Amino acid sequence: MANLLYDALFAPLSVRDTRFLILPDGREITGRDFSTMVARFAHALVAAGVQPGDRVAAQVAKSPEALAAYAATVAAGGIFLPLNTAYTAEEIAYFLGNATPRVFLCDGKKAEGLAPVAADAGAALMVMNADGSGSFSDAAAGQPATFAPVPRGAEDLAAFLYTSGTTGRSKGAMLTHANLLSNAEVLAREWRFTEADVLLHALPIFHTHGLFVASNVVLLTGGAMIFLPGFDKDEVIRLLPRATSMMGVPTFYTRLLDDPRFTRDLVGHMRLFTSGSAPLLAETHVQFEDRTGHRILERYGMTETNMNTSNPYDGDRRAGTVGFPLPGVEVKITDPSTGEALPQGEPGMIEVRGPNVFKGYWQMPEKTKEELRDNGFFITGDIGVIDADGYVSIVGRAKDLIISGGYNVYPKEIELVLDEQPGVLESAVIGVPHPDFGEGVVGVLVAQKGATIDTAAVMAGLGGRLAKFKQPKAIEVVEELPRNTMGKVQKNLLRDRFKGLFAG
Ligand code: MLC
Ligand code: AMP
Repeated sequence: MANLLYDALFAPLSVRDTRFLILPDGREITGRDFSTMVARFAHALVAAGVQPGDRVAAQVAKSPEALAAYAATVAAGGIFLPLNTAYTAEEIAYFLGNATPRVFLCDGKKAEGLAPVAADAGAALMVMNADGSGSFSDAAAGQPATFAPVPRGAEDLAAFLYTSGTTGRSKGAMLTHANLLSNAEVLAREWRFTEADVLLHALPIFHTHGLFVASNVVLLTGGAMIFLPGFDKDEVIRLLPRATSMMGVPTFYTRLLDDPRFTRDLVGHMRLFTSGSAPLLAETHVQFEDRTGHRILERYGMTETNMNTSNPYDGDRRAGTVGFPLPGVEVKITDPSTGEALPQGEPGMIEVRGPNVFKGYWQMPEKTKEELRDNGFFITGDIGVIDADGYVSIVGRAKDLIISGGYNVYPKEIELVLDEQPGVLESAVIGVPHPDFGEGVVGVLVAQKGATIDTAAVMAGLGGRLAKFKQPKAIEVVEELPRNTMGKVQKNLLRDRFKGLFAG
């Protein structure tokens, strides 16, 4: 038996002497060199005890080595679990405790703090620094330059990505080889990727967008990536002339539009810009076209499903819509209370089914049952509508979720920590329009009787507990939270009251 994902994405690199990764300092890594690194890493994982089905977790900076760790885990038959570099030790402890990885790769600067966390979860901690150095590459150095991939089929798991819930803790979405490969195949075809493409890759590689949508599509089609450690506007502007395509979250595009160097001339040669992970304002779409002549291609997806819909490559890319269901993906709009399909044109719950849809949440059968129907449809929590031409638009969210700069923030998780802070009786966390991040997180607090809230002390209390991007950008203290007759906090009223907080 073959290894489905490895054979399609990584095996072709072993005979490729052309560049695969282009680094910002001008260095280029050929497919063959990358493949050798993957083989050595795979041997190192096996030597560390990784067996088929074991998890390999990584909280490491974006680098060629980090991407190779993903490939090596797939080659070794393992399940790759990438983690946001912003997560605190407390957050990491949860993920490791839940996923019980065999190996945990982390940056040397964090190793001391994370060693007890890894030990508690029974994981072997190995260091991978931003420059690729550390105990992991040391362990790989003497290993053979080829590796026979462990056989893995369509239904075997290739990755866990954690996604938070409206209540409770994060859930590990289990993604199979077939989930990832089918989506990469569809996107590569729909977006016309070829080996001539050079993708400017500025997304993080610990989420679906950067790891699967961007990297897998290029890997599948034999192109190259300019691999930036993160989104740095100056670097993007410097390197765009060498690229053919770019994928981004809306914040990338609003930041570029804010810069006078981002001109029609700079990007005249580009083939494609795509956007997703958060809503692209129609005005950004229009402004982008006015400035560059390009129409951004917006698509819609999520951790559990990979990509579901996309605007057309040829044809009308409509601002404010996320386009059509991808080939092989069924999208239906249902009544959120009954699950019955609604007539075309009526807004309701977006449900999706297809080879892209995950296998469920790791060791959480009840949560899986709540969101993944027996008939295979996944209840996305997004409210959408399909127009007469078949374009899907997302018009709201049934889930209490904030999307800030493409990162998901679940209010409940922040509220639980805010409620523990001195002087705080209760809290509500909302998202309001933010010029840079799309939505900005706001903590609305009510003081305990007779207490005064020291907002600086509250913010200090969040540091070390919650990743920086989850922490409120503003704290507001109110007399009481508005509630409906059922006692539920009316967040819409709070959002309305504070909607101008970041305007400016
Ligand atoms: C960083 N900060 C954020 C933030 N990113 N705060 C809120 N929201 C964010 N997204 C914090 C920093 O810690 C810093 O804190 C301050 O805000 C300003 O930082 P910055 O230097 O301006 O941020 P930067 O490093 O430039 O990062 C912004 C960004 C990044 C937009 C480039 O967040 C990013 O790469 N986002 C992409 C997320 C993504 O890939 N999502 C895909 C999910 S997959 P301070 O106070 O220390 O200054 C998915 C499925 C799908 O959703 O459909 O794709
Ligand atoms: P995540 O759980 O990080 O994968 O985030 C998935 C969520 O991001 C979806 O459920 C949507 O709410 C949102 N999302 C992704 N793409 C888009 C888009 N193009 N427009 C609006 N929301 C989007």
